[in-house]
Amino acid sequence: MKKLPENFIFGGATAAYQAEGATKEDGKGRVAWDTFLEENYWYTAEPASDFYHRYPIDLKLAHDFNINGIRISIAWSRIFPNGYGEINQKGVEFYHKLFQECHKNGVEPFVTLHHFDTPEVLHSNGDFLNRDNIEHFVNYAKFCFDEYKNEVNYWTTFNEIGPIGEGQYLNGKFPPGIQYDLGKLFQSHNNMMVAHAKAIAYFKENDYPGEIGVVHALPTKYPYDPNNPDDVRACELEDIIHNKFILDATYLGHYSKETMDGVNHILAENGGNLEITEDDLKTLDKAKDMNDFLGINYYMSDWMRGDYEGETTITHNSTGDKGTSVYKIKGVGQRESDVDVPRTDWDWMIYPKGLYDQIMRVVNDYPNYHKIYITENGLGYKDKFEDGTVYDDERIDYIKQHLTAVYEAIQDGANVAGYFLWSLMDVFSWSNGYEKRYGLFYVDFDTQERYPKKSAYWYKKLAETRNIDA
Ligand code: BGP
Repeated sequence: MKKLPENFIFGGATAAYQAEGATKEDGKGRVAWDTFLEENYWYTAEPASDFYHRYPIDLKLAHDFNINGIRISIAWSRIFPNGYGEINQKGVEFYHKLFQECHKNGVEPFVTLHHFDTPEVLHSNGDFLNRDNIEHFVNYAKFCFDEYKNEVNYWTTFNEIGPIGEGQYLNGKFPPGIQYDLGKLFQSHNNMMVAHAKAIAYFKENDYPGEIGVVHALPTKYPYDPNNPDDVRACELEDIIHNKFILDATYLGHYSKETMDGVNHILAENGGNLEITEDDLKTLDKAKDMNDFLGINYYMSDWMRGDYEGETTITHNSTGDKGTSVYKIKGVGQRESDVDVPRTDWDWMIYPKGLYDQIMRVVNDYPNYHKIYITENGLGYKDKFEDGTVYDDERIDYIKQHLTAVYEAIQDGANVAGYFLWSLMDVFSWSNGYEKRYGLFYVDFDTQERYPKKSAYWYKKLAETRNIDA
């Protein structure tokens, strides 16, 4: 019997912008995504899942299905419509009501301060490439720590610093839509890690109650041919871009020589500048042991070939048209999908062992980690709604396999304290729209009715027994 530990969190994850809707309500400030979606995609953040009005329904459902944790993010621009300065009291009140509703239902809120939605005023000013915005973020964090200290026990500074840099400056699928600028990618990673470090140092030095950490997306990278040194090198470099640079910043408090050699090689091949100051390194160093937990978001692994010397070229598959992705980075390598591993319609390679390997990598390479939560994992699928439900056996199987990987990592000594399925209810996907669903609860986006999927009933039993094979 594979039983997860007592007090394990069986959670569901959401994010403000993907769930709330109500983008113009009660004084919320604009975010760059508002314009970017209008101009580049076939959908917008309205109505999303109308969580702004329906959170009591979602929390009641969570309660009824034994879900004891929820990831939610605060929309920075509901509190500071311009990112700093004037405070919007209605936004502040909304999150008080939301957190209270969580506790009323016995669902612990794990609260993220920034989940992709920098206020437009600061975004148009350079987002985290502009160092002034580090201070604006830290001030926003301080405000939230003070305001919500009696309601929030688990704080996360940022969600996915890695994919933010990737979406904004490498594949161009996130605003401002810049492509192939690896200098900006690493600069954004560094500056956001500095903002994270400043915020957690403030939290710890002022003895706020509760725990604090950061959530990183950690896709695992493998060489296509482990005996080919070019493939092995491509894998190492790709890992630096997506994982190692930010993990070093989090837990070493500096970038290792190996990491910087890789970064310098990538920038020499692709152009671009990176400025890491002495102050940055001091800030990172001070915070390196202060992370109470690391959140790992894991969806996929990638296999790398090292035989690519052409120009950097990326095609993002945003429509679920299987086999349309292209990913080639000059001087690094290219992703190879011709491996014996299933993949989703969006070309995400489903490989549960990648989750085990990634957890154990953190445990082995960064022994000053304290605790891990799997803060996102889930299956994006074109769900078929029939008889008032979705028979999503594929999703159940996906979760089972990934929880087995978590279980095995725990057996091998990793301290993993919870799992949050992405997503609690269906929400829209940033660069793929409303057709890519992940939820335990099906959302009819026209009526906003919720319907438990087969996976919700399975998850309920899992949370009750803690037995993955139940
Ligand atoms: C993560 C984000 C989530 C969510 C998820 C699924 O990167 O933190 O907000 O969107 O991925 O990704 P997608 O919506 O692209 O399928």
